[in-house]
Amino acid sequence: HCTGTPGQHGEAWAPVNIALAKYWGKRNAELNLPQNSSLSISLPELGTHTRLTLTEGADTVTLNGALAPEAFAQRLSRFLNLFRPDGLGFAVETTNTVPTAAGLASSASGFAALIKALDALFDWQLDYKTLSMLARIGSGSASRSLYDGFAVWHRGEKDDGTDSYAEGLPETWPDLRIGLVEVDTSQKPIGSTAGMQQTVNSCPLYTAWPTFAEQSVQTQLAAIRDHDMEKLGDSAEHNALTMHATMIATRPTILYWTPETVQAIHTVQQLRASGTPVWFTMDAGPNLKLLLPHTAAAAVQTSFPEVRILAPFATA
Ligand code: 2P0
Repeated sequence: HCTGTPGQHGEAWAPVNIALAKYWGKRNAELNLPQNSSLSISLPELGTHTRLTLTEGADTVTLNGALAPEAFAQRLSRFLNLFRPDGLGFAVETTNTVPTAAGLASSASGFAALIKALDALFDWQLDYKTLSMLARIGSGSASRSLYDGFAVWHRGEKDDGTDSYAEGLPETWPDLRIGLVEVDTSQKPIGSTAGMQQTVNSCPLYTAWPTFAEQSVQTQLAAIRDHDMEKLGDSAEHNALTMHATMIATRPTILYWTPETVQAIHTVQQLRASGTPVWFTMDAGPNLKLLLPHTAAAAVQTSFPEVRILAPFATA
């Protein structure tokens, strides 16, 4: 039920997540139903805090204390229309602890925090599966940001999306580290939503992607179960490169890489060749995210002085 009175509020926090097996391509753009399942790791230190208050007037949206950009505010209002009590507006105060333009999807933590804040506001007390499904309608990757640690977003088979949601995995991995390498913070050429549509519609390699991506999820589930760093890193890196191959082979091409991106990829390869276990993944942007065991942190820091190394799980 979505009834309430002005002044009623709810607030929540959700982490960002990095996909190790990527979501790329929709089979239904209205419901954000994906072409393939995906698997991610959340970063507990980075995310979005959202406070929602019911108001008499039109929606207001602030981002980090300032009026939010129009496109951002409109995207939130469109999503909030699904839950709006008759005649009321929402005041949305959202704060990101995500470094702006670090190539971390703030829409994922943003819509996950928003649906949790709605759950608190309306006192739905919905389970996380249902919240994940609802967050998905706001942004596909948000389905995975309901959870700490690893999450798998099941593609689902149904046309109504009721079987397309994420679940958290029980496994922890205290030695696992994620390194954030920011090579470029300028605005990206094309957003994910349009980029993946364009890829599905015009990339001749795309037909191979959904099957490959499902295999990546299975490989990574086994690697997580066995704490096999090499298997996880190798699969994540291959998955990201294959996704970028489909982007590059799209018309017009979607090339997120800069010269610095390529340089960073070579640096990772050189580190590995000299015995340091480290792998990379990349999203819809030029920046690298590194996977490594904590024992490789010092060597990685030497080659990437600006890297920010985070522990996704409580360390021993
Ligand atoms: C991912 N990305 O799995 C992939 C990898 C970017 C590259 O999910 O249109 O912002 O809102 O459902 O979730 C980014 O896409 O797209 C994304 P919409 P979303 O993390």
